[in-house]
Amino acid sequence: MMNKVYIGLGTNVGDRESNLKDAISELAAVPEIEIISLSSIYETNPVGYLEQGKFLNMVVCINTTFDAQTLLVTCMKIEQNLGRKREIRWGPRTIDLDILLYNQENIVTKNLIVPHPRMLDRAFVVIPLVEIDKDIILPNMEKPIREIMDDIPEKEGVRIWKRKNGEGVLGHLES
Ligand code: A4P
Ligand code: MG
Repeated sequence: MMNKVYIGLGTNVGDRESNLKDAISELAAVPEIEIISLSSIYETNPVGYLEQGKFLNMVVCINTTFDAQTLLVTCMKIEQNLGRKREIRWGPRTIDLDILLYNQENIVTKNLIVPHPRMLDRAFVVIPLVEIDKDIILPNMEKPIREIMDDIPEKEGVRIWKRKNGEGVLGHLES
């Protein structure tokens, strides 16, 4: 069974653009995962802990035959692979992969909650998500996210850093 999933990526340590590229290459290399679309790359003010560098954030849409739990394990493995390459000690993470939406399912297990519980408070998630799917809607919600944009805080902290171009799915990540 094919599942449509949105994944949010965030990085604020090291070569941030390389971290995004490497994470997407690793996702694309998994036979059970097909990359469907990528958002532009956004530079975003840190939310939560303010004493850290700016993030690059983006959202990717995939098709996958993995169940949600297996996908989470795959994402955590990719986080570890990238972290190990660049991180010397504990600190802000090189790359964070969050499962935002898995089909229209509500999932609550010990280590996985989908939709991602904080996503609607986070302009760095919502703005790239609506960019790649303007009709995106959350399970149990009547309106598409784009119609509640006024309620999303701190949108001014999210700026386009590298615009998606028209040249294929991975176009703006190749250089
Ligand atoms: N987990 C539960 N649900 C999910 C899900 N839907 N997707 C569990 C992925 N993981 C999920 O995550 C901790 C645990 O969450 C995992 O073991 C998994 O079982 P983590 O990524 O190891 O830890 P974390 O990221 O430090 O915690 P958390 O709560 O996910 O942090 P956030 O909420 O992701 O915040 N500001 C900007 N501008 N951009 C950012 O990207 N990111 C954060 C991190 C803070 N501020 C930011 C950004
Ligand atoms: Mg996380």
